[in-house]
Amino acid sequence: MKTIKLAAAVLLIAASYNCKDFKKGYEDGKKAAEEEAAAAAKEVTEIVEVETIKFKMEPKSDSEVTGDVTFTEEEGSVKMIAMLTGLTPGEHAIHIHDKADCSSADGKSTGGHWNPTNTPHGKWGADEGYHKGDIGNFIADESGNAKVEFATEEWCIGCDDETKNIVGKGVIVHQGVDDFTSQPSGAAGARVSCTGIIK
Ligand SMILES: [Cu+2]
Ligand SMILES: [Zn+2]
Repeated sequence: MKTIKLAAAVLLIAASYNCKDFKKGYEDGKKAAEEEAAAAAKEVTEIVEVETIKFKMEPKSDSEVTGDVTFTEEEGSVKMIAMLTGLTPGEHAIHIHDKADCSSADGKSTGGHWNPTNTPHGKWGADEGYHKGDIGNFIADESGNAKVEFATEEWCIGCDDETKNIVGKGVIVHQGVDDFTSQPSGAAGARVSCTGIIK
């Protein structure tokens, strides 16, 4: 529709010039149309650059904790949304761990917390330091459901910066609460749900 309007605009511009100026008018109109098209193409490119990856969480340590977790990267920020069920009501920890390997029954095959910057475990954003996987705690309602939302510019999906790239890591939900002080992982207890972040 836009293209048709543009073509009409070019014709109008062309028609309003006399013969001598016709070529110049036509060229101006053509240039304007090309600039419009380039701007439209750029818009399309920006939409394509939004990337979403989604994973199913699997129960671990004899729990019934399932759900799904979505990561969306847009304009330099990654947003995580986890929808979880089967939890015990109350507070639980969620982290990104070092490996995408959920093969063990206790989830320990994911290794320790993802910590590409070699810093102490802590609360996200703390001056004393925190792991890139230290998302923190969330609350499950009395039915055992939870929605966890988190967004940061310190992650990316598949970029070249290994201090930011979450691909190849794992998401772990814990039975217990992260105390943000115990090293190296906040003493959050059993790993009750797991997924690998695999592209
Ligand atoms: Cu953890
Ligand atoms: Zn940590």
